[in-house]
Amino acid sequence: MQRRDINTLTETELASLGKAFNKLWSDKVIQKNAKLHEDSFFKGIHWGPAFLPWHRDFLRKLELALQRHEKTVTLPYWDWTTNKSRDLNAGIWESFFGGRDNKGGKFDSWTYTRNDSDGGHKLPTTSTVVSELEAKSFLAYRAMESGTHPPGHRWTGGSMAKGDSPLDPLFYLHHCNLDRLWSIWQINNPKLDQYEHTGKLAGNDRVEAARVPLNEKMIGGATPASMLDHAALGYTYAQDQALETAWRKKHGTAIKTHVSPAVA
Ligand SMILES: [Cu+2]
Repeated sequence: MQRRDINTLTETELASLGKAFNKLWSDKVIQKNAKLHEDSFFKGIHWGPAFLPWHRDFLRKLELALQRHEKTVTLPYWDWTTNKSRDLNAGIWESFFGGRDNKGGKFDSWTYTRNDSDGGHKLPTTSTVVSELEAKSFLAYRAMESGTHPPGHRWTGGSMAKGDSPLDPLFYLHHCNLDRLWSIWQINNPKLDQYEHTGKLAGNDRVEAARVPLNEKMIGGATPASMLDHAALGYTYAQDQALETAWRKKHGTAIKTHVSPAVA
């Protein structure tokens, strides 16, 4: 199943997605997710190597839960580099998510709120994404935790800027985009170590418990090793032509932004 940019979903697809998300809200799955995320925040899911694999597992479990209610749904991603994604009071940001006030969208019963302004936090551009993808090791790549990761949370504000950020449906789309970019780094660097729990990133690594070895369990039970191949987990991402073009323009070489689904 392919995960796509939310801006490419049809009305019917958005309706199914909204329905599935709302079911998980009424079943308290979302609230439990938010509590788990908040309670675990400084216990091994952030500020260290486990950040990327832990969130991949968290998202995949959520996507499978969505699919139990609406079987054709896949988790879409929020590509904050595009113009369409930068005005939360326009387009699907208003009709689907309810704009800044969370009113009149599909999630009126949810408790998230958003700030009236971006507080000066700027969403990353394609050129920042390209720079991060130039990383020559997993250690260097995971610096994105303090790079392209925080702006989506802080720019949105409200619950998104707090430990219980999974209370905002946008959390899943933001992390889906980060997961997608990680998958692109992986696809283009198959010969590099795909995970290392050693090595320290100054200014980022603050939680020793997030230094989970490859084959040991993270919070929630999955190992980093089991999270390294996204296609093996059952999903792929849509091709990103804008990113391919930006990479080629800067480097004169090609970058692959997606893999073809595995043939059963
Ligand atoms: Cu998180």
